[in-house]
Amino acid sequence: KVTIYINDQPVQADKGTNVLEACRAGGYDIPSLCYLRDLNTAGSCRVCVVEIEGTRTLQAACVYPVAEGLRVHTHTARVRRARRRAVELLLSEHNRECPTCVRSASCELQALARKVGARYSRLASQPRCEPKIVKNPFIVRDYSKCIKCRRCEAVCKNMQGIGVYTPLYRGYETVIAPAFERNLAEVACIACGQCVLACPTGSLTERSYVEEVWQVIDDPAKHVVVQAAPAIQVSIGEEFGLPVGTAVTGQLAAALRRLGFDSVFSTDFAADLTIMEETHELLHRIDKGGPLPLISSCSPGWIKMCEHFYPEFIDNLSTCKSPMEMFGALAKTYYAQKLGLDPREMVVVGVMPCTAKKYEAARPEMKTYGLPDVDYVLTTRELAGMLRMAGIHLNKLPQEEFDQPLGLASGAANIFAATGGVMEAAVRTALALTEGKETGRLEFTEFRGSSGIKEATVRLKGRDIRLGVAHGTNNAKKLLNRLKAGEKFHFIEIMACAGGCVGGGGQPITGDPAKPELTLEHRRQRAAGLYAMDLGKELRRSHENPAVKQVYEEFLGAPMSKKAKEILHTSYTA
Ligand code: HC0
Repeated sequence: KVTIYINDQPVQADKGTNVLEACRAGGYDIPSLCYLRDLNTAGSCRVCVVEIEGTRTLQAACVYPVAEGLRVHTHTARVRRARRRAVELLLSEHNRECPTCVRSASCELQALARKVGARYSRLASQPRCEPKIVKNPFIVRDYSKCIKCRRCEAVCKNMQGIGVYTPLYRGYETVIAPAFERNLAEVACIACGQCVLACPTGSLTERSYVEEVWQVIDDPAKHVVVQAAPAIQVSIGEEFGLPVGTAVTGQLAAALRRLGFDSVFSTDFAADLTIMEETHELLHRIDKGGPLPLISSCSPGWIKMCEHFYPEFIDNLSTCKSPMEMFGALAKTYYAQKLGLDPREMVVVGVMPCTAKKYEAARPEMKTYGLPDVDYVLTTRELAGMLRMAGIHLNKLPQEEFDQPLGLASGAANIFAATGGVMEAAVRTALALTEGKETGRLEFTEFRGSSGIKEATVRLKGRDIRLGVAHGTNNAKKLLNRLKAGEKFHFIEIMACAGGCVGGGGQPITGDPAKPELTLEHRRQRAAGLYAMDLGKELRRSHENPAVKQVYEEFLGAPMSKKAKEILHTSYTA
């Protein structure tokens, strides 16, 4: 520890930390914008300036290291003026569509303007450019709202290990974009949307399909099926003021019905189905001798990363479509038949915590008998927006059930959205199917929690089976590099986002970007909500789900049958 003096008061600060962290720990809330601890420490926005005795100019607190006896002044007239001017300069070139901007209620620049007392009118306004919008099926960038904080660049490069953004041109002309200002769809972007979560303004947003979904809901000729991902049940409540991680499964079913969807399901049913297919695939590959390790394929960001950066592992990917795609495929075949509908009259909408799911739905591989499995994907935020538009207040709704038969799910399906959940669900079923341990162990806590890479060995079919879990693509890289160096695993789960789907790029924007530990804590709370759902269920193994058994009996035959392969499996090429 060192002693520093903040506004003449002695404060103990950790050695090696910066003045911003020390001030915040000491109770002084210094505003910041570009700073993301451990990720973005360029000190470029100048919003966190302070006066430090003995230095001539104001200093950016986020990059100034503490030292014994350092004397800092946090809100002198000079400091207040400089901060206000820094924010006014940002505002002066910022697109002023604030009232209609998607981030209107959650824009950090707006909040910062209030905090530092900035006013638009003080400086002549010269938006840097006309609204310049670059779209693809998953993420939209509006250059006119970019304030060049470079947080997108930092999370993409330093957190995810991908690095598609870079500053281009100089000075006033600078833009943060992929090289040559290419569209994200044309570069090695994995569509995870972590940059969207990191963006303080409305410069980066998901590609919205809200209007398209309203249109099909309003069309009486369409039967609109909605499936909500496991993560939505523990996160959409945040958009309506509920504590992070509150499970709102029943209210979500009620809300979707009131919005006008014709059939209301959760993706969880198909998560159970995925476990049936993927576990059989694993057992088959173990018997056959490979290709091993089998690597999970339900995170589309991970699939894209594999294709761009690790094509040597394409044959290791599970051929199972993701639960979202399996659900869509089954809806347009089995369920359409049950309802006596032409599948062309059916529209499947997924509500996902993920921007990459939009990309996945648009992939040409994700079709069954010529029709896309999923037609539109909405993020958690978009669904919340639709509910607000319809005046539906989630908290005030009764708890209802999802429709049947595709609305029934085990606890194993609920935990899919937390890192390690797919592995835990698969191990529950694999052990039961091979060792007959129906009443044996259910909880595999070695796969839970926030460690970047988790490992365990289980005994299966008289062999030691080595299992690995990685979340966040940087951790995935570390694990894949170990495989490349010759380490042997049998089964690996990879999720592109830290924490798994609960931390997806389509989730509510919560917390404080300058406090990564808070973001992680929110992801942990959402996961805790899922584990509590699992614990509260009698049905906790996927293969025991009677609705899954029914689908096999009535339609698919058996796991990995010809029909199951036709509908529920796919393949990838580099
Ligand atoms: Fe996930 Fe999924 S658990 S990827 O994280 O497997 O997005 O929530 O819906 O498909 O079920 C996301 C979440 C899903 C799928 C499921 C899987």
